[in-house]
Amino acid sequence: MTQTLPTKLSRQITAEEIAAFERDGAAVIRDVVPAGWIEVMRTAIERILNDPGAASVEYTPDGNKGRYYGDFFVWMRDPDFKRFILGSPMPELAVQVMQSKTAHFFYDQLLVKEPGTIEPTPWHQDLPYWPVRGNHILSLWVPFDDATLESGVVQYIRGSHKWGKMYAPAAFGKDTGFADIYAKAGLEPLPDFEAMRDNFDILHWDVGPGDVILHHPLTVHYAAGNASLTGRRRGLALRYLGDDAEYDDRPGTFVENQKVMALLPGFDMKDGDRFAAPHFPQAWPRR
Ligand SMILES: O=C(O)CCC(=O)C(=O)O
Repeated sequence: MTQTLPTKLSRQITAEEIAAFERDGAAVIRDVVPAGWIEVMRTAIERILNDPGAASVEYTPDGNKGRYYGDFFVWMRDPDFKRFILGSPMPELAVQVMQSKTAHFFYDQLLVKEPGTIEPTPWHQDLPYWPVRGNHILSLWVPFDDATLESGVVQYIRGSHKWGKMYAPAAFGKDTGFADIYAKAGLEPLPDFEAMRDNFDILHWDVGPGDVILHHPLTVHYAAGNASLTGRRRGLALRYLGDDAEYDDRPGTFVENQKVMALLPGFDMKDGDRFAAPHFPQAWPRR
């Protein structure tokens, strides 16, 4: 039987939370994912980990400890992911932070680091990977475990969304088929932020189930491996697009990847188009 779960936010996102996000390019919002949703999604995540999708990537090479699993557009094949991205409090949270009347769902990205995983998520900005432009573009990072620096919580360079820079996308793993595509973007290479980390103000929070971390698509961010030997790090990134987001047909974004395109049959967006169903369903107002 399908469980009835809360659809509304239990509280409004505060002006201080929104101001922190706008100032720093990342912010934490505490206690906004109801426990029932956490349970449903933990079960759904296990289904996906046991039956990886066609576009999924195992970033941990054979022979290394742990497992770094990445998957995209999971909502399209799992009904509980679909309920979560459209029918949980997440869309309302997104419109309040974006200060947008509408939200369309762009895509979800499941990023699981099992205990002992050494592979980091490289420093990167999100927007260079995406065929999108506009101001209303928001990522929510939803943890399903306690996440700390030790277990690989995401870290953000404070204020980097205001640098006016767009760096070349970095492939998350070797041989994922993305590196050649991203080379076409012709963007300035990413500096070695890890070597320079002491020069920056790096934001990170210890979070747990119920909390959500927000980030702007130009904020430079990174996550270490999961050095904990017992704690999992299951994270789900949700990307929402608001009123002014439109399709940007520039070269070198992830829609040039065949595995991604296979998930979007009939996709024929043109430069300047608004994102819409069926591939990018309306999340707010709720349908
Ligand atoms: O979960 C991670 O390791 C990275 C998350 C990330 O890069 C994102 O949400 O954009």
